[in-house]
Amino acid sequence: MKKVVTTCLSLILAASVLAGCGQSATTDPGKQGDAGSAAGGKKRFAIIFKNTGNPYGEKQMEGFKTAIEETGGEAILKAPDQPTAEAQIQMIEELISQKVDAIAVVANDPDALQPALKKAMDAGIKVLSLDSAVNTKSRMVHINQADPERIGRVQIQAISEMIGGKGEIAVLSATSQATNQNLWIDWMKKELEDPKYKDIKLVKVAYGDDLRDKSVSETEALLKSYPDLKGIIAPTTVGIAAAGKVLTDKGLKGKVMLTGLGLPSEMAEYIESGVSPWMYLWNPVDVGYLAGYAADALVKGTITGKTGDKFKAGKLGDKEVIADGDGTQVMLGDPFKFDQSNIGEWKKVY
Ligand code: RAM
Repeated sequence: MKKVVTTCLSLILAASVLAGCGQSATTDPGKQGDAGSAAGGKKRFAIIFKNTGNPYGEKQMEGFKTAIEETGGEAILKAPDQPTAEAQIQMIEELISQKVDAIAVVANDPDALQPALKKAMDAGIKVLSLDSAVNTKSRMVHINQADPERIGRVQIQAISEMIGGKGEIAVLSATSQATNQNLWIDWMKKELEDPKYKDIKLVKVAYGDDLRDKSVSETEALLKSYPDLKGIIAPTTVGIAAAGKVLTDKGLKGKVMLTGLGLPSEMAEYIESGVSPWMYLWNPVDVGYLAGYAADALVKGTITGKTGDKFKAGKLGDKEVIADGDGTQVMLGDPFKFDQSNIGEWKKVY
């Protein structure tokens, strides 16, 4: 309990966007039960992140809230304590009874949320995913941070360069069910099929569940089980920061290289020290912001989520819905490379 309270407090202090742990940011409880847009005439837009305690998630929710307020709506920010589908399903059910106008979810599982999200859509609620997708039947559109193929391949190219094209590597991921990480890891494996990586061996994919302590212990376990390990790829901001700390504490800088997807504010010290020579990410605030504008366009009926739909996304300008398999998505941009030359600047931004 103490830990949960601490997590809540640090979340509130860090982002000032959550009104309570796993709770809505709507401070007036009287508004919770109101039907749809009846609450003060404002439409209500909910976002559910994977779990609490992740500064990346706080940034994403912050961007969502900004967009919703710019469009005249009211944002409800939620995240369960644990990154499970069950906890998200419970939150979706609550939001359906509260008759919100839209639900944007960063999914802890591609398929498990389908019955709940289907129920939401049947009740007229606009549903979208962002960052980590639900399957195409469970959403109207997905907001994608960047091309998954590029995100996956670039991380293998990076670690290969860092370890001189030779040796054992491991992946430290988030949860085993996370749609986004699993997709990126699939692309990493495809990139590894290129004969130029014949001397690189992926020995293990470990799961830190986007929980700091578990990510630390999983990194330690990797180092113990694979004493010849040359590199770690952590395609999660929680995982890469935990790995950066472990490698630093154990004096493994230059011996085990680290790359992946990191939040500049959390990774600056490890980029500056050289524990992680470089890494990638996108602007998490913008991912949330774009989802906010897409949700607003769905609610206003400007878009239905079909290929070719166009809408204005505030400071991000004109955006278009494009195909994603048998579903659709909106793309934010390209992954960005952070290294010693630019980390000092970016660590102040997000
Ligand atoms: C973590 C989360 C998030 C992912 C980033 C890169 O914060 O898993 O979903 O997009 O890492």
